[in-house]
Amino acid sequence: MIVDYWKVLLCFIINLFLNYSYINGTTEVLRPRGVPLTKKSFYDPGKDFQCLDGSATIPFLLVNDDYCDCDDGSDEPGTSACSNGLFHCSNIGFVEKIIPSSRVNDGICDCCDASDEYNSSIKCDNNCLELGEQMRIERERYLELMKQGNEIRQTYIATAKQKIDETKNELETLKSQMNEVESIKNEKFEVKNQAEELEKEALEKHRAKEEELRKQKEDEEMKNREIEETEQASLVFQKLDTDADGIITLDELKSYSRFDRNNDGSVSDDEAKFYSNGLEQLVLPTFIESSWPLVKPIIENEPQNQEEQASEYQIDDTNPETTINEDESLDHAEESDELEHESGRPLIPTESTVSSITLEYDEPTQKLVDEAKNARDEYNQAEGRYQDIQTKIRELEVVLETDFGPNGEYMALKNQCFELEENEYVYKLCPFDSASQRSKTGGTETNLGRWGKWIGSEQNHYERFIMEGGTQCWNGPARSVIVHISCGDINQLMRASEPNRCEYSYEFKTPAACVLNQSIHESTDNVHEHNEL
Ligand code: MAN
Repeated sequence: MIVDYWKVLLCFIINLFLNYSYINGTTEVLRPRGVPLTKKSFYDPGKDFQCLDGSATIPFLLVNDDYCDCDDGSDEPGTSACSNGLFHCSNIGFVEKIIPSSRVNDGICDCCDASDEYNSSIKCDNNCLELGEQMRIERERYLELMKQGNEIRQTYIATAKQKIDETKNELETLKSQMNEVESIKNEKFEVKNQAEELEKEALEKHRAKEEELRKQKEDEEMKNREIEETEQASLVFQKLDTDADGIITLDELKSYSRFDRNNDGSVSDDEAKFYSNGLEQLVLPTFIESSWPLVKPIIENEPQNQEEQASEYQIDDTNPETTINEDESLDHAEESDELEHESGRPLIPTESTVSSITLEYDEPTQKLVDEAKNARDEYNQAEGRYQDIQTKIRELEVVLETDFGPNGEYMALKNQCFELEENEYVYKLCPFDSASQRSKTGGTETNLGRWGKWIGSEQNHYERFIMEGGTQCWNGPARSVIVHISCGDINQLMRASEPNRCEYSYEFKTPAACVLNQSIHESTDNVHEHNEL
């Protein structure tokens, strides 16, 4: 019994030391070491302590006795006895903090009020007031920034409201114009169709006339050629008919050295027969029909130079009659084009030069063509106007459909682009439009994505947006950028990185994000600017 009495007394003394001896001589509310104020009511020295998870109930003296009794470690908030316990530092003057109780008295200062190292090998200073002061200064600076930014944000909101009203009005006006413009377009379409129908008929007639004329010219040309060809053939006939008896014999052909096909120095019977087309003798019509097509190429290939002419053309030096005049031969050669002989066989195949004929329109046709052109122009104009209005309507609708923030404040960033040089690239952001990247050394821009959507958290939907569907990454996803938004006094792209290949991250500051709201006041309240009592 006496032993039990001393045991309880010892426990009490230890407990008193562990529980309450840490108090800094300040006005902090008395409670066991490591317990946050919010949980003070669970630690009533007048009652047994019930583990916070309900796993056990122990005499209050066993709280913070450096022995772990509760499964959740809640009986040892101020010692390192439980591996899962939590130690609360009040950090008066700064921000309260909860650390794993295993860090209590581990020789490392975790709390600025030094409360975690109350029985430690090292001495920690209490610098909460200095830290609190620093934090307050920073917070004030931040609040000042917020205030300034918020003022700009208010102007953004006002401008956006005005812009949205204007957009709505413009949209209505355009929509009402739309019907009128569409009916004009339809009317012009009808007029154009009718005019084109008449134009088509007139042009068909006109083309038929042109075709007829072309045929006439072609026939004429053919006839002329045939005449020329016959004349040329007749001339050659006369030259070859050396005795001028109206008949070309094989001997006469043999006397023309150019008929020496195998170049053996003389024209054989066979060679002569080749050019007579197998006939023993030729009168003019037979010559024209059978022999001329074979002879003509020889005549046309007459050598140009005088000496050659002498040696090649002269059948007999002494007989000037047998010499074919070079000029004559060449003249005729030039003239010889396609000429179809009466028998239907072309003497020398050539092409007609009459490929097409272009006739000027007669007056009525010209009038119909002009009218159709005017109708087309007018229709195109009306159609263009209609398309312009459609495009404009769609643009305005997109503006009205876009989420420019809770009060439209982000509309101020539309039609603006921001750039930042980071590592080897220049990164660009055009909010609500596109994002891109280009090498600092030049070259083309790589599309990193087009406007996607806001993807912020539940608390702040507008803290992030995504630009998506950029250029496909080789063996990877289409490029995309997540843009993290924060408050700044000016619009500025602050950072750009590529945390995963082809997945980029931008940090963007803007006054549009400077919202002076409840959460700021709440977070300010977390600072223990005053003592708890
Ligand atoms: C380019 C750039 C890089 C990207 C690679 C992927 O070099 O767009 O940012 O990582 O392509 O191949």
